[in-house]
Amino acid sequence: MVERTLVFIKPDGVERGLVGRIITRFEDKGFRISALKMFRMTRGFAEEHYKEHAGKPFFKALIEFVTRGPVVAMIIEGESAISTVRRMLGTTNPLEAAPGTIRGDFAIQTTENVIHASSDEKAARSEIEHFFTEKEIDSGA
Ligand code: FUP
Repeated sequence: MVERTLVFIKPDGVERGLVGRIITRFEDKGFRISALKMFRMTRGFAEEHYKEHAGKPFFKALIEFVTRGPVVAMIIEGESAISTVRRMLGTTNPLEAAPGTIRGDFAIQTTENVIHASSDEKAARSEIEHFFTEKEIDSGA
């Protein structure tokens, strides 16, 4: 099934100049980018995105980190995009992420782990709506 998923390259990935190489991986795989933008999240925007983690010990540091500079957000579209893009990212802890995955190749710590992607269909739907308006999404037609 053709799916859409929400991805953003986190401030560490942007600062380190990894944007081009990461986007290339998704394009090389055969996925289509149907929306793309760079912006700096406000605290409120970030807290809404990570609301399921509110109250956890790492929450404050996570919000500080993700708002410290711009992110590059995109919608990636294609066959089984949600689970496939997650596999391309590797595990949340980059030390356990397999070589060949984005986190496996580019990160060593869990908070600054370069990239986010929606975890499932429900998250993809609500995250796409949170990050992009209808007008910002290319229908492909
Ligand atoms: P993921 O879906 O892989 O992004 O991981 P989670 O939703 O479990 O976590 C969201 C973000 O919280 C991670 F990308 C990094 C951060 N995090 C920490 O900083 N410390 C932790 O112990 C767990 C997650």
